[in-house]
Amino acid sequence: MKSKMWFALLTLLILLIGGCSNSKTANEVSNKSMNMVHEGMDNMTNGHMSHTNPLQLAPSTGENELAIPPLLEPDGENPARYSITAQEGTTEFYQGVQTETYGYNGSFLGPVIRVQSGQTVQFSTTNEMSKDTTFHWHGLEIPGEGDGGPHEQIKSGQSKTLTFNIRQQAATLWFHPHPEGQTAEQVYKGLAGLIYVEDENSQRLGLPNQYGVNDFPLIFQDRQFDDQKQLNYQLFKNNDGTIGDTLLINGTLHPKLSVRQEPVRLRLVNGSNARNFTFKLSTNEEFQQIATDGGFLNSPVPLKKLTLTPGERAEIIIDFSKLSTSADLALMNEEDVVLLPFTIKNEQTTPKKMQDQLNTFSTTSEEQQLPVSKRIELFGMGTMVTINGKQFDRNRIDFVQQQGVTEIWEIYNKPDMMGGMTHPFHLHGTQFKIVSINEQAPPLNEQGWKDTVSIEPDETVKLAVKFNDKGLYMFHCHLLEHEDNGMMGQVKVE
Ligand SMILES: [Cu+2]
Repeated sequence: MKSKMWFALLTLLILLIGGCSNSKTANEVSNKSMNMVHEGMDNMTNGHMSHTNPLQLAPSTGENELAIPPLLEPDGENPARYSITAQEGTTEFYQGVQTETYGYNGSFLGPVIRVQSGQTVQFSTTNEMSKDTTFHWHGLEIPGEGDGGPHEQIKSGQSKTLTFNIRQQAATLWFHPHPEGQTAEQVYKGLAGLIYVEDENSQRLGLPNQYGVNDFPLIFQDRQFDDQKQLNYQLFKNNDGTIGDTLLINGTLHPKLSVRQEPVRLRLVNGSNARNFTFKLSTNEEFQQIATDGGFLNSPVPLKKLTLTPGERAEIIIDFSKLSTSADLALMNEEDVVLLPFTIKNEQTTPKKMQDQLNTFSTTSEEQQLPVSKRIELFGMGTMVTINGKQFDRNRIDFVQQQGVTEIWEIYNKPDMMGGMTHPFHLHGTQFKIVSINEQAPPLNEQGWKDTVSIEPDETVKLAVKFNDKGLYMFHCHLLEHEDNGMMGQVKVE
């Protein structure tokens, strides 16, 4: 154990001496250590490290049309009943090759569960896999006993039914497993699906809302396939974040997306274990962000680039109405890798007029002035990650909070001697407001409901947190290997 740690420290020190000392993002640090593991010491022979990122994503060739997850239709109205089954299967990512995968109601990923605010819903969950799992509803306001944290293990062959009310506003949420120490592998092999909450507001805003036509989910995941084209998690596992060179969007390898000449809504989900994505257009033109994790922004925010860390979502609008069919446009990442090329069809539409005001989100002066009552310090790397110096213990309650009472949580990402890593901090069972980042107001596109916030080394983020339900909820780093390594705590809401 100790020698492993010293090897990791030594490796990173060599890397830093090598002149690549920018430890801003998790990707960079973990990619560097992956480089050492997978490429050995070859890069050191000429005296310095290569500055290229060895695990850059391969660009999409655009040879496959993007898969659109099926919409899961409810059975009945009151309650609206949905059946979700976790299962094992095989998926053909590469022609003629069956890759062993997990999925919900299918072999890889899952359906979109579309619910209405105000509705009573019933989720019937079944585990048909050989391993135990849980069903966690990321971003959903739900009583703690239905939240699907590590305590709510569903054993192989078992089922569980939850009935609850949808009371939050329109948002793009997602669901995935959360078994203690096993989350990263189960997500890596394909367990993730989406939840769309719709409400009266979302219907009247004039936003593109034809599912799979001008309103598309995009689940971004990077993977590494072994030489048998299998998702061999244990082979590629990295305790500071498992990164892959192969991009899947909605499970599609080398995707392209065909759109009409109209405004198109993309619901971006960073569903990867550890990779951060900074999205931009190949033309470097502006797009509009309209929603954060848990709801609409007050008005569209024009952006040229947008970063999502694991667990975060954003909705954006790209206007294709004035582009010709020969226009060369793609979604790229910050390294100029083409993630998703667009094909523009010769088809005009008469889009509805989009409203200027989308929401009435605000941080109140009371929330601005409340003293900090919960303090969290994120620290460490690899298997040594901690929250307030401790690792997860399912029998320890870290915090208690009263239902319906707003408290200020202060999260500090404490750097280490190597600089530290960015941690995406996620809180279950509620949506919070970012009050400040290093005592400054958050950027415009983060002034909306959030459930996951990216915190850089030496950064302090204050959150206004209120739980509308009772029960036990997790808070943790959403870099999935950090979560599995114990970077997680529990708050009990009474
Ligand atoms: Cu972390």
